[in-house]
Amino acid sequence: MRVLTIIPTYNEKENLPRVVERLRAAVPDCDILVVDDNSPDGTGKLADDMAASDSQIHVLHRTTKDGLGGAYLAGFDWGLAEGYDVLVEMDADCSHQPEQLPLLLRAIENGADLAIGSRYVPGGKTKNWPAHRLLLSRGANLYTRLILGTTIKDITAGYRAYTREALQRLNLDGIDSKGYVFQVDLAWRSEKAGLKIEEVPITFIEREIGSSKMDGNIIFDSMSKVTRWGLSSRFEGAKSKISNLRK
Ligand SMILES: Nc1nc2c(ncn2[C@@H]2O[C@H](COP(=O)(O)OP(=O)(O)O)[C@@H](O)[C@H]2O)c(=O)[nH]1
Ligand SMILES: [Mg+2]
Repeated sequence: MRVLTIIPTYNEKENLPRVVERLRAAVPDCDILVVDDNSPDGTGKLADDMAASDSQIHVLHRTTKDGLGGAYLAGFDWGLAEGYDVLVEMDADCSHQPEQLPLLLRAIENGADLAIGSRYVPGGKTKNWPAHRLLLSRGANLYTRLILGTTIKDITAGYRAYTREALQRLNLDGIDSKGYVFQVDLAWRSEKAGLKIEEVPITFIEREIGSSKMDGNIIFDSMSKVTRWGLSSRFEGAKSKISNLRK
């Protein structure tokens, strides 16, 4: 199984060497793709330096900060073209512990199309999150589950492993979610496509270094998109019920 871990970065100069070192130690066979959005702090140059001394590290440079979803789509395109079997999403700030990646890979080996590192299944945890951040995440998950009618417990989770076949079935070209809502979009598409999704309990640890890129606009954008998707899927459902009744 050729595994590629994609790490999107924006101003993660101090975190990047830490996460990469831990990942190389935890899963030595895994290749790494850093997708940097021209970070002003020089993360992209640092990634190039790291890649120059390690053939398992690769770097994609994008010209401007264009969102987490866009960075992952660019990373998936690259990884699929390079023929990887499994594509992993991991934050640069060590919130997703590289030492837990084998848990996700085991789920894939056992037949999952998508393994989600989940904070909200039994055994899953969050550490060092302030109360307001936990409330936001819990609330967003609950709202999303209710409005979309999904059974996924941690649908906003960003620690995931996809098989290449799963990604190929999801019509990535049709995705316009550029921000954090990308994670919800992909999980929901996966569920609708009938993919086998397994939530694996993980412990998410809030970053110790640098600052979060999450902001009010991202939250608003996510909630309004989720609401729109939920309403339009209900509308479509009602429309097809009515047309069945007429037949
Ligand atoms: N390339 C790229 N990476 C991003 C962007 N926004 C966030 N990231 C990265 O996505 C990961 C998660 O971001 P973070 O700020 O830790 O989000 P939080 O954990 O929800 O607070 C980190 O590795 C960030 O550097 C973006 O616009 N472009
Ligand atoms: Mg973070």
